[in-house]
Amino acid sequence: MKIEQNHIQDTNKSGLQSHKENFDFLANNLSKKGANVEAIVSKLKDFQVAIPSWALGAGGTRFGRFSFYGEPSSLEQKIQDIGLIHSLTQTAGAVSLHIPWDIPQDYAAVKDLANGLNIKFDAVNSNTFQDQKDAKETYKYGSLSNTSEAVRQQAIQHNLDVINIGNKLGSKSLTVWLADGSCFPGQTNFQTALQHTENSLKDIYKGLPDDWSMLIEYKPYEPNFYSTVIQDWGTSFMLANACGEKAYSLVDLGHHLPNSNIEQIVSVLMLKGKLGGFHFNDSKYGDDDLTVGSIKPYALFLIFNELVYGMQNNPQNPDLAWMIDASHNVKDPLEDLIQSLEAIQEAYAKALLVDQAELKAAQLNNDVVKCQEILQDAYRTDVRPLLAEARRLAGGALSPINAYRALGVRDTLIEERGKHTVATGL
Ligand SMILES: [Mn+2]
Repeated sequence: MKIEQNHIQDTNKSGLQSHKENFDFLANNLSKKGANVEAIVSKLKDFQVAIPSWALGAGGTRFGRFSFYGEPSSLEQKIQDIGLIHSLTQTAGAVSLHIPWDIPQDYAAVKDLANGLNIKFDAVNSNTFQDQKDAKETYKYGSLSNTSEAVRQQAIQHNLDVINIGNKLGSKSLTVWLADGSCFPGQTNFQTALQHTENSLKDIYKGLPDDWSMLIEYKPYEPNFYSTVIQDWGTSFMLANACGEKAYSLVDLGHHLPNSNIEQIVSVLMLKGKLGGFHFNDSKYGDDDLTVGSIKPYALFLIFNELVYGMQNNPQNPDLAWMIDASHNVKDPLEDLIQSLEAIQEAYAKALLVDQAELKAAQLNNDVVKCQEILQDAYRTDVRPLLAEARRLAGGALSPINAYRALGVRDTLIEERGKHTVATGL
């Protein structure tokens, strides 16, 4: 299935007049406050978030997995699905591949397909948290940190293979997330495990093309429940520094202990020029992988406020690799992704409304009340007409969810692919 421009324009027709009224009203109010509405809409239009290749099927837990039907059963179909949500949202212009779940069979064909849908290949993700069929060594007790040199070598080689695959597609970064750690006190030597990990990462780094970056993701617990080798941003930052200037930390919203001040982490990493990527999701308890913005939208706004500040004030920090890293256990994955993209754009738009000069002045005066007023005034603004306008200008849908349903996308996919298809990966 492919969504044509005229289909989107048809679905936009009924809402166009009221969108125009809402947008004009908001734009007028914001302009009076000194906001540059045109510049904000233009930034929203340019903001693209990668969709991981494992997010197009229904996710699951270790207790069960329930298909949403019509799932993509090949990499090509996954890219087609991203094309569907990109055509509606104009925000999902990239795919992040997971290797070995999504190794292309025909590189030229996969590249052509993605090009035709305006989808770029963002960071490639390696996987040393599972044993692959016919693998010689097992990752049961870790990969890059393993006490066995043969296991470490296999894991290093896998990462080099992933770089090679990504290079053929035009990717420019490798994301490394390790499940390595221990489940019981005394099981591993913390220092040895960290040293092995650092040495292994340095070996991978040596194989990185000049124009590539390596993104080191951290997570406090799970699948190991006593210790994780790369448990927090400090460890990730330390390892990135040890590897070199092309290595960066990657922050995943869900990879923090409850109440961690993620906006401060983001801010410190950007000051040091070491924030390379960001994974979006939301959570109530741990790494729940819920829809972005569904639980703590204000926290997301505060994070975006720091990201926007960093993008404007930290030229030492590179452009970030943005990706949604969520799981869809009970929703249509494509609808869930559309909701996530909307929540990301909303938080971004609100952060762009913060008057940075006014905030700085209030901070210099130690006017704490004023500081809070500035942030909350931006947060409380209903920015949805700005998002809709950015989408409209880019050829997307005024309301992507409504358009998705009006166009009967899921039913068509089930018709085309059958009910009981299963996406590779989770
Ligand atoms: Mn992640």
